[in-house]
Amino acid sequence: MERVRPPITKAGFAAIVGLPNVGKSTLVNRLTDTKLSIVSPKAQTTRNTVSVILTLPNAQIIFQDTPGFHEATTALNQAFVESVLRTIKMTDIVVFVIDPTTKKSNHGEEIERLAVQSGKPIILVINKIDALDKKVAEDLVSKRLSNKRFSSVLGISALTGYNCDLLINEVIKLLPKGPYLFGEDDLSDMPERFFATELIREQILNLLVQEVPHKTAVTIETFKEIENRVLIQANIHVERDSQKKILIGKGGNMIKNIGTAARQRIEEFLERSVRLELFVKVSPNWTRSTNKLKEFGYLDSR
Ligand SMILES: Nc1nc2c(ncn2[C@@H]2O[C@H](COP(=O)(O)OP(=O)(O)OP(=O)(O)O)[C@@H](O)[C@H]2O)c(=O)[nH]1
Ligand SMILES: [Mg+2]
Repeated sequence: MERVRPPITKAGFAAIVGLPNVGKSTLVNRLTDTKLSIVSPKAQTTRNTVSVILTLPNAQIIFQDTPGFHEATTALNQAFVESVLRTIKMTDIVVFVIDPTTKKSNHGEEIERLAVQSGKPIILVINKIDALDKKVAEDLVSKRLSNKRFSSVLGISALTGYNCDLLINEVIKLLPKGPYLFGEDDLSDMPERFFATELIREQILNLLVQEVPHKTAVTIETFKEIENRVLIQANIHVERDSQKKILIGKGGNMIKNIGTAARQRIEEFLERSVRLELFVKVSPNWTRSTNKLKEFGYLDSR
């Protein structure tokens, strides 16, 4: 009797790393056709390493969106840096993203060095190619091709999707052979309540200017089904009274707008009707307190 050979599958982790604001979260959303990673025009949007799973015929890629790598000035920033380093250590493949449109002199040399040091295969992704002249973009890619430390160099646009299928193919080539690590329908390793806090934070980033969003953390106090609706009660923590005033806004307008927009996004995500209640709390100096960072989910509580 002829035996049917099981298909050979590949599965593994691909960490998306780079400086803040280069488009890592936009890229993860594009590659997985989800909106699980929050995106904003402000740097330092992502705070936790979030795995988003793409299951294809015979291959499962776990893309890990990481916080932008930057100088550690507070305990919160230190937690970001450690989270990126831990992710590079554990991953199978590093996707190093750079933004050629930035005027900054730092293009992520430090994170590139750490990625090389890890000995993992590295794909260099030059993102936001849509915002460049075609010839300039081609020159940038060919200049980097000579660096033998990169398994491949790709010019892409996470915004338009240009060359994103090529990137997926490059990742699959480098993936280890093995069985799937998650169920075929799994989208992430994070629970629903985590995404609820992120969608609230996304609206805070969108609606408030300057420093306040960076001094804001969101915790979920209640997440339960009541009469066909999900009741979510969340605390928004800030460092100072003045920030609390800005978040609440004149006559409570700002917090109302944040609540309405966030509720709509959470309803889309959960595909259920939601009642969202937000409370603003002052937690003095939380970005510098390791205890608070643990409580808010930015540091391992071990
Ligand atoms: N023109 C253009 N803009 C892009 C592209 N990808 C991302 N952006 C924009 O860049 C900004 C930052 O995008 P994010 O995806 O939040 O960047 P990030 O690297 O995850 O940022 P952090 O989480 O802060 O590290 C947003 O305004 C995006 O719309 C792209 O391919 N082209
Ligand atoms: Mg991000």
